[in-house]
Amino acid sequence: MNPLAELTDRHPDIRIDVHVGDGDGAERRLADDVLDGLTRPFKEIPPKHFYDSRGSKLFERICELPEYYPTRTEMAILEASAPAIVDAVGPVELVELGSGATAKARLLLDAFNGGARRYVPVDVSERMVREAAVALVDEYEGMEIHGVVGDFQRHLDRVPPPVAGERRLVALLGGTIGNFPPGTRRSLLRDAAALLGPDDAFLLGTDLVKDPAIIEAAYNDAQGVTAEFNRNVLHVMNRELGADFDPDAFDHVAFFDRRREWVEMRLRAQRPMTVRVADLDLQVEFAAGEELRTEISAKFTRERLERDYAAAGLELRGWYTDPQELFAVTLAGRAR
Ligand code: SAH
Ligand code: AVI
Repeated sequence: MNPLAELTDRHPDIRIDVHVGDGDGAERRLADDVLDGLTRPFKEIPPKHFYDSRGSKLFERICELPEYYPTRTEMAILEASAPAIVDAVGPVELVELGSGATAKARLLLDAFNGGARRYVPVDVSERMVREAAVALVDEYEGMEIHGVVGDFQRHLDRVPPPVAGERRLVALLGGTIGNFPPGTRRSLLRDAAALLGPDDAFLLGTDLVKDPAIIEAAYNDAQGVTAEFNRNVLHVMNRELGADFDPDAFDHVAFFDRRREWVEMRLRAQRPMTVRVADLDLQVEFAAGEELRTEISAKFTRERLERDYAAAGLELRGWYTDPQELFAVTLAGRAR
């Protein structure tokens, strides 16, 4: 057993449920997404496949880049407003979807002022969930950690029921909601709303529409970390599905689509290529210059957010932003 799993499985205050990689079809899901996505007229792979151990660590490096403003801006908003957010809700439990690293959870849990009874990190990355549990469990006395290693598009029914009679805060931070196209985004919000009781609250981080130059710089960093993160999906397909992509033969492309108000990340083939995906018995042709879309990252206005909330049966109850209005953290509840 790996040392991290051993640590988490032995600790009395930690429980980790693993719903990916346990034969429930998660590997099939990558296979299905690749088969579907690479045989379309415009090739596309959903961004959740970036986040194996290496991809998660590359994302953490992105968060520290000078050009990547969303993380430090959202952190500053939480530093200033976590006490007000927690006061407005009165929760004893934090459920964090797409939890990743622990910095933001810490800011929120600190504002619980010793009243945190349970933290539920939900992430496709098993490593991130286990690392978070180990990092936090001894810091918050009396708090239980119930990690869910799963896909929040499929496994939200595995989030444990709320602590009886108590309020919970369900968070989806980092702008991750923007990585889903508008229709999927609304169904995800609806699924998150289903986790809320009448007095519970949803906390959402969204990147805001702004000068395209600032946005494009954030996805085209000078050190090339985002490019490496983007190419990581090729490494994942090579390892998991026996594909033979040459990652060095794909250029990183990221641009702001001004009409749709979202960033698109793509990988552009430098030359004509035939790629084999052994496990799928699939051969994929790339023309020189052909692009594979790997991510969208939507940017929001308050109006767009309110419409999305309304479509998901939620209503905006609190709006927290930075002085430059680069990023917003919003509180929402079930519409009355
Ligand atoms: N919330 C953190 C991490 C954001 S990165 C922050 O604000 O910095 C996006 C995170 O969501 C990653 O940890 C990734 O593994 C996770 N993720 C992406 N798609 C997911 C999905 N469909 N289900 C569960 N987790 C997902
Ligand atoms: C996780 N997500 C909100 C990030 C974003 O900005 O859309 C992922 C990312 N992609 C490139 N850089 C960071």
